[in-house]
Amino acid sequence: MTTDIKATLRAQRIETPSWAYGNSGTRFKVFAQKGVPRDPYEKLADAAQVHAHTGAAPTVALHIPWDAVDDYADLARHAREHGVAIGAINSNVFQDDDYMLGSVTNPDPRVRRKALAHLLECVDIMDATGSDTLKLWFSDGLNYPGQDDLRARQDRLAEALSAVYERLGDGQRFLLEYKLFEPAFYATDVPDWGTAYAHCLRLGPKAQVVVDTGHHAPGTNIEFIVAFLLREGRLGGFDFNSRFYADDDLMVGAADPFQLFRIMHEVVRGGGLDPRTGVAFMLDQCHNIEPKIPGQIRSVMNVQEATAKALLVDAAALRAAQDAGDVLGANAVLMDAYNTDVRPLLAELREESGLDPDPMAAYARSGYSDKIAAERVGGTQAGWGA
Ligand code: LRH
Ligand code: MN
Repeated sequence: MTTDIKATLRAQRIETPSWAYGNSGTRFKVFAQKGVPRDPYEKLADAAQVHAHTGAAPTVALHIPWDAVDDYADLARHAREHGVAIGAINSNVFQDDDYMLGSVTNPDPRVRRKALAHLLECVDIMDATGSDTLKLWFSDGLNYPGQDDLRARQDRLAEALSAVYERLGDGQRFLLEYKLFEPAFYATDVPDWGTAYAHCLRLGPKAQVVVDTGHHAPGTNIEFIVAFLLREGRLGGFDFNSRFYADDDLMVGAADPFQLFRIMHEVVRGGGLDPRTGVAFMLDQCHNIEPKIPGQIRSVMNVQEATAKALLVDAAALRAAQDAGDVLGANAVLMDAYNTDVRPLLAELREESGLDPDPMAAYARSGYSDKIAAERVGGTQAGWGA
C-alpha cells in the first residue's frame, strides 16, 4: 500500500501562480516586501525555488499582461534553465477601463471585440510558450438589478467562448472559472459551477471547469461539485487557496484543512490523481503579509498532506460500511485517514527523492531570501497593477 501511495505522491504535480511571488493586498493596502521580483524572469526563478525544495511544483501559471514579455519563447527557455515550465496562461479582462460594464458580455460590441482579441492573444502565447491550458476568469457582472439583460449577457459570453474554442489548437484546452461575486455585487455572469459546466458542455471536450476553492457561497459542499465534474469528465482543475469569509486567497489548507482533505478524497475516489484525467492542481493565492516563497512551499506541502491522507482512506472498508448502511463506521473510516499524521511518510518520500525532509527549513537555510533582498534593489516590484 505505502509503495503505491508513495508512487502516487511522487507523481503529484502542483502548479504555482506567478502572481503569488509579487506584491498583493487588499483595497486597503498592498504591502511591499523586500526581494520581490521585478519581472516574470525573476518570478520564474522564485517559483523554481519552490520546485527545488518540494520536488512537486514543476510548472508556473502566467497571467497576461502581468507577465507580458517581448519574447515568450525566451521566457519559456529561461523557465527550462531553472528546471520549471510554463503552465496555464491566465487571461485578464478585468483591469481595463473599457471593461467597467463587462468584457465579453459588455453591451458595446467594440469592447467585446477588444476583450476577445485579448483572449485570442493568450492562445498565441500558449503556442509560443508550449502551454496547453488557457484559464478564463471573467469579472463580468452587474451591481444593480436592471443594469443589463442577464440573458443577453449569456448570449454574448457564449459567442466569445465559442470563438476562443475554435481557435484552440490540438492538445490545447481552456478552463472556465466561476466565482459567486466580486467585483460584481448583484450578479456575476459566470457565478457557479453549473453555469460554467453548461457553457463547457455546449462547446465540447476542450472546455472544462476550474474550481477555485475561494469562489463559493459560505457552506457550499465543494467536494460534491468536484465529484460531479470528475464523473462528467469536465473537471479541468483547481485554483487552490483557502478562506474564512470570502475570496481571501489564503494558503490552501490553512483555513480549513478538513475541507481540503474531503476534496482530495473525492479526487482520489474519482481517479483525478491519474495524470491522464488532466486535472490541473494549481495554486491561486496572495501572500499579502507572509513571505511569498515560503508561503508557496507551505502550500504545496499542505496539498501533499491532504493528498496523502486521502490516499490512506481504506476504500474497501469504506465501501463495505457504506453498503451496510453503517453511518458511523463509514464516517470513522474517513476520519481515521484524516487523523493520520502523514508528515513522517512525506519526509521519508522527500529523502528517498534526494530532497531535504523539511523543505521550509531547507529553504530558510539556503539564504535565497537574503540573496534576492540584496540583489533586487531598484526597479518596480511586480504586483497586480490594479
Ligand atoms: C479571480 C481569480 C482568477 C485570477 C485571479 C488572480 O478571483 O481567482 O483565477 O485571474 O484570481
Ligand atoms: Mn482563481
